[in-house]
Amino acid sequence: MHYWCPEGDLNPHDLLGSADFKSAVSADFTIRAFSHHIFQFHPATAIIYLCTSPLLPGSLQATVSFVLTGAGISAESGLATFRGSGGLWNGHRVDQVATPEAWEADPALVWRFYSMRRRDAMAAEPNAAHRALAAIEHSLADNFYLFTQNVDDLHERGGSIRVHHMHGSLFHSRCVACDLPFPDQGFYEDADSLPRCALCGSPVRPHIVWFGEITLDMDEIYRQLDRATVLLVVGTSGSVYPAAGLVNIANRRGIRTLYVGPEEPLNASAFDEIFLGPATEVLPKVV
Ligand code: BJW
Ligand code: ZN
Repeated sequence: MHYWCPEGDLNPHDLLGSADFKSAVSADFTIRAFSHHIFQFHPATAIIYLCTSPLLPGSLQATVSFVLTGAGISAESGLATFRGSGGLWNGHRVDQVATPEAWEADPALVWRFYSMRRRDAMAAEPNAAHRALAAIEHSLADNFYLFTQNVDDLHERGGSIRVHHMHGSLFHSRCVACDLPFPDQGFYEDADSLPRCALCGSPVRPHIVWFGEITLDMDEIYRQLDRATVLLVVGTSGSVYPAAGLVNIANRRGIRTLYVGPEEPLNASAFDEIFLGPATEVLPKVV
C-alpha cells in the first residue's frame, strides 16, 4: 500500500503496522475516518489518500447543523434496531408488526408489541451520543435542528430540546376517528381490554407512522434543510424514505453531508464523508 499525506502532523507509516488502521481502511469502502482524519482508498491504485481536512473536535460548532438520527443511536442504550440481528420480536420481523396491515389484522398483537417497546424505552437510559447532540444544541441553539426517525424519548432525556419525531412517538396514542394525539404511557397487553376513545368509543392506536402513512413535520424538515450548512446523519440504514432521501436533497443544495455509524448505510455513496464506528465513540469526537 502507498500513502499520500499532504500534512506534516501525521506520519501514515506509523499507522501502517496498526491492526486498527488496517481494519479501518479496506478495499470494501472508499472513505474512512481514523484517528480524527479522513482517508480515501482508491482500489485501482491501492493508494490511500489522507484528505486535507481532518475531522476536528468541534468542527460542527460553527455551522447551521441539521441532524437526522435512526435506531442506531439508541442501540447502545439497549434498544434493538429494526434490521439488525436483534430485529425480531416473538418470531415476527419488527417491520412486519409496525404496519397498518398488521393493525387491521390484529390490533392486540400490535398493542402487545408497542407495550413492550414502551417498557423497553422506559427502562433504557440515554447514552453519550444522545448527550453529545444535546451539548451541541446548547451552543448552536436555533442553528441546530434534530430530526429523529426514532419513537423513543432518549434524545429528550439526554437533554435535547428541539426534537422532531418524524415517525411519531412511543408515548402518544390517538383515536383512529378523532385523530388527535395525546400522551399515553399505558400497557395494553390483554386483547380483551384494548384502549377506546373516551369521546367517540373508536379504537385508540399508537401514534406511530407506519409504512404507507405520511411522515410528520416534512414541511419543517425541508425548510430547515434549506438553511443548513451541514447534514449529519447518525445510525440509520438508509433504507426508509423520505428520511433516506434527505442526503440527496442536501447534495443538490451543496450542503456538506456526514454519516456516523458502525457500517455503511444503503445510501453511503451519497455522503461526502463517512465516519465508521459506534455513535457513542464517534459522535463526541465529531461535535
Ligand atoms: C448504529 C449502532 C451504533 C447499529 N451507533 N449506529 C421512495 C421515496 C419515498 C417513499 C418511498 C419510496 N419507496 C418506498 C417508499 C415508502 C416507504 C419506504 O420507505 N419503504 C422502503 C421499504 C423503501 N416509506 C413510507 O411509507 C413512509 N411514508 C411515506 O413515504 O409517505 C409519503 C411521503 C413521501 C414524501 C414525503 C412525505 C411523505 C413512512 C415510513 C414509516 C417507517 N416506520 C417505521 C416503524 C415505525 C416506528 C417504530 O415502530 O419505531 O420506522 S419502519 C422502521 O424503519 C422505523 C424506523 O424509524 C425506520 C428506519 O429504520 P432505521 O432507523 O434506519 O433502523 P435500521 O434498523 O434499519 O438501521 C439501524 C442502523 O443503525 C444500521 O445502519 C446500523 O449499522 C446502525 N447502528 N448500532 C450507530 N452503536
Ligand atoms: Zn375518538
